Amino acid sequence: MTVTTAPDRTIGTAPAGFWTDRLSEADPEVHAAVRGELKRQQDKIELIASENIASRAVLEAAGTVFTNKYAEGYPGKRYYGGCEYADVVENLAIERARKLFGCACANVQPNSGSQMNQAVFLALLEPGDTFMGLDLNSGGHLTHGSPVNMSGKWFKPVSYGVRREDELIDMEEVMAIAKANRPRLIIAGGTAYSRVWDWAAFRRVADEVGAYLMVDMSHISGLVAGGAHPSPFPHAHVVTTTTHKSLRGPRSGVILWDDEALTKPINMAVFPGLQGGPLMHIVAAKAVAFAEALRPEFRDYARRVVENARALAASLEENGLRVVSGGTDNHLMLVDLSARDVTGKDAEKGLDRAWLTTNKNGIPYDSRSPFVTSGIRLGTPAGTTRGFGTAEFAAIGGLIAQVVEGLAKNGTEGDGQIEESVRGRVAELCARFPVYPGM
Ligand code: DSN
Repeated sequence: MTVTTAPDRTIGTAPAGFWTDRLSEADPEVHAAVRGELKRQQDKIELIASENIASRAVLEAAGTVFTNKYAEGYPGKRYYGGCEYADVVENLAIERARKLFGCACANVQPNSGSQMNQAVFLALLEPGDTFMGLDLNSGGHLTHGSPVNMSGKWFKPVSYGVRREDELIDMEEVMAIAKANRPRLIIAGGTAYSRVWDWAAFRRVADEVGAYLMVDMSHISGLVAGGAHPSPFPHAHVVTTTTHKSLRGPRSGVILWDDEALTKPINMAVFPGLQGGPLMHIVAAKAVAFAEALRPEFRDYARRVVENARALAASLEENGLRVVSGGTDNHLMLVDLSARDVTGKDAEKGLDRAWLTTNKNGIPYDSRSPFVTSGIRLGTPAGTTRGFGTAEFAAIGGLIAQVVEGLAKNGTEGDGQIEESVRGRVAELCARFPVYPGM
């Protein structure tokens, strides 16, 4: 009789403990940093608009044995053996992404937002081609043509911005810039634009000049998935999104499209064009996150993210702080601190001392450098995940205004007493809405 079972599970020549030691025993220093990060997330209020709190199931999938597996290629056509389970999770991720966003095709292998956007450039453009994107100073992204990014070094970016008077994108200006420059690709989407994107209007511009329309919906893809922002389909030729922002998955990227003619160029651009072996543990975690976003509760989550952002913006304005463009339609807002003569840099630090985590951010037509800025960017996805509602976000708006007032009065140092009292309020809120209880 032939024996076909695997050999017994002895440790072989691996050092004792190699298979069994937990992180706490194997590497106390890294373990301590992980525990510190967990406590930071539990005890502080996360207001960075691009961050969220992934479910335990997503974290678990991201920490699985798929980290050991090479799976270059695509399901059914791999360059390595032993890919039967890699195929299962990648097919699940693809099918769920297609269903979630209502499109025909998906590539779930990009490792990050930058790589997904680079892959679209590689698929659709030649070096030196002209493309259009939202200016970084108006809320665009590095990969949409910043001079320090590959998109700005190897291609010819032309940017559109927001109007000075109302801080909104002017579609007539977008059309005029497109006609004057005849880009091969137009990118809609950004990282600090708080209003609804008119995808159909962007497609009209793209059609007028014969360009591809690429929508980078990284910030708002959770809202799109949950029906709280219009979908870029059927308007966009290609849609990219990171999966860890409002979508609440692992850190990663995805490319979506409808036209089968784009399948080969896009898939070839991701692999072998840019990437080697996909991060299969993260592909598995993406599949889990997409299934979560397909549940009815996620629609409620997306609606509450927007409702909470409106409550936060209203509270900031009631407390004397100006919100860029007068409010928000999505999950984020920019707060202009210039009237208080407080920099974004000082505000980020002061708020951090008060256990409110934010990021400094340039405002449109900012006179300060990107390292200093006149604003901060705030978002509600993470707070909404932990259970905050409009009352909590209205209270947070008041706390932010108090810390800013301390900075306006005392300069960089802020007001220690105010910051201490805000820390107390933050601690109360965090205790009422725990993150990863029992972890
Ligand atoms: N860094 C991200 C953000 O904070 O918006 C975009 O990649």
